[in-house]
Amino acid sequence: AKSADTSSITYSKAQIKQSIVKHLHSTLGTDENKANNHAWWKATSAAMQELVLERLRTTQKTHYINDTRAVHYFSAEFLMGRLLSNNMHNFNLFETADAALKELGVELTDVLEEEPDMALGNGGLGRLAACFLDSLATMDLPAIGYGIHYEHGLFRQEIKNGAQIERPDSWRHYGNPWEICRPESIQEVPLFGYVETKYGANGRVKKEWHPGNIVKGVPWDIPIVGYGAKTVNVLRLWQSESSDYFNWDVFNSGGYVDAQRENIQAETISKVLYPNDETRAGKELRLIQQYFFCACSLKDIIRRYKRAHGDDWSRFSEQVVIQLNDTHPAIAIPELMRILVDRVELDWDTAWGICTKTFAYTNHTLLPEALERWPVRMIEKILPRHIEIIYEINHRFLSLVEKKWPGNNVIKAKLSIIEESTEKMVRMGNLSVVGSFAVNGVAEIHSKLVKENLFPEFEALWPGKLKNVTNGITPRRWLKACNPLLSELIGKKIGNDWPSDLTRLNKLSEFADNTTFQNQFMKVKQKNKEALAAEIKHLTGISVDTKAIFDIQIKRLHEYKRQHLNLIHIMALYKRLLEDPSYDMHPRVFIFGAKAAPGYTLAKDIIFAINKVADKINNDPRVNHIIKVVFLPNYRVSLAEKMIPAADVSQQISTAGKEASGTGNMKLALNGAITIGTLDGANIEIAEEVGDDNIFIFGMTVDEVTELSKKGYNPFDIYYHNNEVKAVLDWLDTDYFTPGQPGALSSLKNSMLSGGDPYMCLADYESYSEANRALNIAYRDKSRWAKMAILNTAKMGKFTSDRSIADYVERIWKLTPCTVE
Ligand code: DL6
Repeated sequence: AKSADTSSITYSKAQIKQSIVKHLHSTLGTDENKANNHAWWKATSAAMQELVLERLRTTQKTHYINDTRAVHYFSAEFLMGRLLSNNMHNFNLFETADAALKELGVELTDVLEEEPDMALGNGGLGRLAACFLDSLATMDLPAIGYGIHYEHGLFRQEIKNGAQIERPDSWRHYGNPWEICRPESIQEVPLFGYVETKYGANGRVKKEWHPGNIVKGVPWDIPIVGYGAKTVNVLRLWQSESSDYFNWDVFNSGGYVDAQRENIQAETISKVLYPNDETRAGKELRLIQQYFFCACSLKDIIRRYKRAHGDDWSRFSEQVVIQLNDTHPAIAIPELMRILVDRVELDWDTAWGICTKTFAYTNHTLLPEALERWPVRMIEKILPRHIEIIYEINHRFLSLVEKKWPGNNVIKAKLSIIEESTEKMVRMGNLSVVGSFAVNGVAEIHSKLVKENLFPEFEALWPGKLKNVTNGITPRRWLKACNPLLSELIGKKIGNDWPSDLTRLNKLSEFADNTTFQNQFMKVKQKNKEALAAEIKHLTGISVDTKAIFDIQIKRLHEYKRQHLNLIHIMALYKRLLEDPSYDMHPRVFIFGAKAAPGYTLAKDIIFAINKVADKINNDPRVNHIIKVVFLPNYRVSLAEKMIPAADVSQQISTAGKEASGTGNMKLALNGAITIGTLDGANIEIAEEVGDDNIFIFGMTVDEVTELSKKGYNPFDIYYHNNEVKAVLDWLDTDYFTPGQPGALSSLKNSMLSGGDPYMCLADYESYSEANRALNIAYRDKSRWAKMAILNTAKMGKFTSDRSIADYVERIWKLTPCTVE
């Protein structure tokens, strides 16, 4: 994947300086003497935004003139992080701006810290969407991201007495310099009400939806600057407001209070991001959120299409491809059908032909609890016309199933979009597969499991429809911007074209055995560790030894990701050291970052346990020069940017078959961390790239996990046979880590024993412990470790999101780049 690598904008230090000062005066109404860092951040952002908007106008004009086919990325989540540093890097103006601010007596690094993260997502799925937008713009591909303008993004996490406390995140409380409100493109979204059946003169049945409520969708645009700043695409986020028309009616009839209530209800739709990506929220509001942003986005797309093509619908799917980021936007399928059949009055088959050439769907999880199902009755109430359409889609689809498997009701029941359980449910995954022309998983193994386990009959019905596109990450944010020291070193060694063609990093392999380069590489790592150590001290008060191994596990807190496996191993190391003070181990700092969904009790218990074990170990003079445990609060994109460059070890230890791909694994390896991981998700492909000598693989394979579940897994077998496991789990029952509160950590033990250890921590424990021993030995050999670290960086070329996007373009989207001059 090749992409732009030089900025088309030339801007001198003096010009930037002048622009920043101008914005300080005329946008912010302050001056150089009074301005604090926040004001400097806003003024600097405004100066950048001027350039951004110029490129945005040129891009939009070019796309319009060329009538380009574009991808529309529908996602309930976009985890954008901060934009100022990113935009500066993509304009190749970072150093110039740094120098300009210095002349003004201001430190750019301090200014950057003022920017709140745009945390409009939970984890991997939302961050993937953000990386994809970066790559799409970088590769000059016409694209638009569509999502929700949540007033509150993912909660801010505080840790009080070891426990997670959730606080609201108000990312735009004092204004956001990047977003532009577009009232000229407001859309109206109908909800509730009833459907009237009418009969036209020609005998045609016509359905008319009389909504009970209409809300307004107000678009906010965030420009997305590609690397080299040639193309600037847009992320359009919808904010809900009550519609004037609705309020006026209520108000006129004397319902003043009601009018206000409806106002609040309408605004609630885009109020908060659901802080849970793995379980069904089961809330009407979430369904309304999904429909709200899909309906607004489809109207927006159609408006743009009609501007170029009028009422000629025959070209719609040539111009428009819509990628559904998981099933959250699947309701867009019946919505497009509703528009085409009820409003445009196309016949069903023509409409369905357009629909099934427009949508493509990405599956991001196999966890049953995360596969969305909505009660039929709920959809019926909120979207009465859509439920009829879903039934019609299903009816026609089941005729196809009948043709393929005559008389086979078992297959029919399995494939049906409607699940005939006690409460009838709509299976959004099945709807997405039926309504899309392509379906993809996000790593080889995951896509294989989607094909073989989740949707095997769909593969038989439509061979070739199920594909793989392995995830990727943008190397601009996840190496160039977050790790300037390593980027500089790489640049000196192999040149500066790697950010737009990451496979070039492979040239570093030639120097993996070179002692001088090894020293330089590890010196950078050391400096990054020192910077993180300072951050740890600042955030938690804990001092850590920067000569220790920095071992990092950063991701959402979930049982399948097995932070608790890491924890019981840490406890085992602690125990070994207490029992044998000469136990041979290189000092190691275990660093965690994770948010738990507020309603996920066990996940919160694991956070609590990590903090309690950390307290004990960090304050135990017998061991605290050898082990430290740190839980960094409020893990988010900007914190990841500080942690990743400093990692020696990357923990990727999910139960095989559970982590669809992972992308943190890619970011850490790219920055020279060595993975200790299972053969799960993209770890498998990382292992293929770096080679067995440069990764620590342990644990059961997917097949072994399946085999063991079939055979019957009993964690007590391990508990009674492995003294260390028994001792550590029993320790959790005492008050050793929670003085005066025995049993405060028992839920972890219970989940791994009487709870059946659903994610098989104990089954993988021994092998994990062995892999850790091997890792410890490897780290002692400085040259070997340096070589491994270099090779990890060198071999990450495959995992650039530019390659993922190139795969989507070739396998699914069939887009052509459009150069913006
Ligand atoms: O594909 C992005 C990301 C993967 O890397 C993770 O492995 C996977 O867990 C995550 N999936 C979700 C599931 N959300 N839903 N539904 O976030 O996707």
